[in-house]
Amino acid sequence: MLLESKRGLIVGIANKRSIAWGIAQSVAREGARLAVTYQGERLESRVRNLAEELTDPVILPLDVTNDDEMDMAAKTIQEQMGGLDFMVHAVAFALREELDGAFVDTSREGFRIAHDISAFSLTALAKRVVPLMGESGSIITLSYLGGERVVPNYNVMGVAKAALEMSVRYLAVDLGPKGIRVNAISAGPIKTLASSGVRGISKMLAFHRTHAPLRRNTDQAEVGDTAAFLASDLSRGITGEVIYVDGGYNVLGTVFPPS
Ligand code: 0WE
Repeated sequence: MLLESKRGLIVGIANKRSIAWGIAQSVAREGARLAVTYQGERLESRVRNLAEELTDPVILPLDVTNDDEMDMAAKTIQEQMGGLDFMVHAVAFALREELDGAFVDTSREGFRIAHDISAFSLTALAKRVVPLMGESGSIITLSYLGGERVVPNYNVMGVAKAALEMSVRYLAVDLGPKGIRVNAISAGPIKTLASSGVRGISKMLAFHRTHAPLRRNTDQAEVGDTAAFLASDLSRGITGEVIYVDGGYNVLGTVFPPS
């Protein structure tokens, strides 16, 4: 098993379709022991039910806008797991009204919230898990192509993902000397709770399925398996990188004639 004797923290599980849950299943299959978090009491029972599939999980409340909760989560992980070998950050949020219409109409509060939850939270969490990681570790976050190219309606989330991907590079340089690697997985569009509320997502999924080099949609399990690789020593030479798990969609320069 790839992750035998490794301990991981997974932030961002909302339900069984969450990318974070796909990652939890992959890394647990490879032998990792996990701490999983839930955002608010509304999601607690769902995360607790999912965590029944895991061996000896640590289950914690964590709202990434709450510094005290982040401090408490790090403290509890240190006490109950004795340290940490990897962390997965799979958290994003923008106000619903920001993901429709023109980017030029982004509000100051909408910009702030998207960047606080979707980008700054990686650095805030990294600061707190670094002391738990000893002389090596792996930090993994989730991005999307809309952070480097314009995708209709992704709007302020795209700007926040650009900030997230650049945070990965700065963190990689800061933490590399401590043996801690920091990477992002840029996943193709996947049907999850976060994406199901998005106007036009079904058409985007259909376009991806018919045009991506692999001619299918991305799923949580293949993102999970790439995260297991990034959490493991197999990826020991990789840091500051964005790895695409999108069926090859990102290499396309224009719409190809159907074949
Ligand atoms: O990063 C994401 C989802 C981000 C997201 C989604 C929502 C919907 C409900 C963040 N905040 C919210 N807030 C809500 O109230 N993706 C990569 C999925 C996604 O979202 C899009 C996409 C794709 C793909 C939004 C517009 C266009 C395409």
